[in-house]
Amino acid sequence: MKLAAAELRTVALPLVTPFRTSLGTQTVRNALLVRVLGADGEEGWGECVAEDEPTYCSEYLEGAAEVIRRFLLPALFAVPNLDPAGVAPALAHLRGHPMAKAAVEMAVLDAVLRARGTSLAVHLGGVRPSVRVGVSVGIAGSLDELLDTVDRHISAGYARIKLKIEPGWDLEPVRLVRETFGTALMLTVDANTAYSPADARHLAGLDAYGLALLEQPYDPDDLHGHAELAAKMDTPICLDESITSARDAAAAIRARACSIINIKPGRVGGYLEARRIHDVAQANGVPVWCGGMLETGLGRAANLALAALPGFTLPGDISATARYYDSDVTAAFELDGDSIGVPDGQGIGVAPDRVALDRLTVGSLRRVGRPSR
Ligand code: OSB
Ligand code: MG
Repeated sequence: MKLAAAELRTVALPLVTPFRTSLGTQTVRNALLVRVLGADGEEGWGECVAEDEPTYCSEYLEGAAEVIRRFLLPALFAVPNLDPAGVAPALAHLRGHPMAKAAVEMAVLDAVLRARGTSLAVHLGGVRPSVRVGVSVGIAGSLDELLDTVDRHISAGYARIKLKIEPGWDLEPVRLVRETFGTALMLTVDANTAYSPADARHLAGLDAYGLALLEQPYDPDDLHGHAELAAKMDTPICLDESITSARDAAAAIRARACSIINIKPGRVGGYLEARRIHDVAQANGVPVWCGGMLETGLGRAANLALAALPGFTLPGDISATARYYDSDVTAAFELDGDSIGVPDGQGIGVAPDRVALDRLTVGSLRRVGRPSR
């Protein structure tokens, strides 16, 4: 397609409950949405998963909006025949900003696949009509509150519970959840880099609780530290923040720094790089699962398509809409047993509801036109 125009808007979605991690507490998801329009009437939507502050990674929402408007879209306007696979190469001379790049690649994928009449799931190589999903449970105000929350999610049908942990909120909540809900519960923990190698012995205490994985205990750069911890612990180490490309994934696997990978398209620069990480992991017998960034229905639709690939053998952080928001920009996703159906419509398979979109839009709506010459 020939890119003719684009639009950036920020929507504000209040979370149904505050989400606390070792990185901070969120009460509202401000999400940056990208709409692209092709010269032949194509239309597509992308979502940038950068958060308000650069705490999970170095990107943040307003910075990503500026990078998209000022650098990424102008580079794409210059491409005469824009194909989804051509987006990353056309942006490769611009360093970093994977979440910003992933958002425009998603919008182009949506627009081009819609025009071709193909779904993202089919385009990526999905093999499942629905995917098993879990829920990521924030750090609670008390142990009673945690048990209530976990109980509610298990009753709803979720296939796996992930507990956010940090120093001071780790062994005890994990022990209590395991004791209360039994050994059949698939349970994992995510530290979001809150520990250091000095905590290795303490973390090894988690081995007593039969966790399916321990996600990102150390700094993103510390592959060696993760490899040492993996050698000490029975619990499989899973990397999230550390893995930003297929090359990183190969290096982490070779270094034995992880035996499981959390794949988030935003973190790695897009759905096509996400698929390459899946391929590298699969070739090495490393299971992967789809992470989440509290996406709106647009990003979760695309994540469901990715999670339909054969190597996504663990439940993803792709929960039903009601777990995040009372109102979203798309129709709500609902649990069916322990799974959510993979959208099979063209492109990402969902589109924003214009009324909800306008109601949730905050701040500026910026239109970026193709420079005429
Ligand atoms: O580390 O997986 C993470 C949300 C924001 C930033 C980082 C993470 C998360 C989650 C939420 O765990 C998962 C979801 O979207 O359900
Ligand atoms: Mg994580």
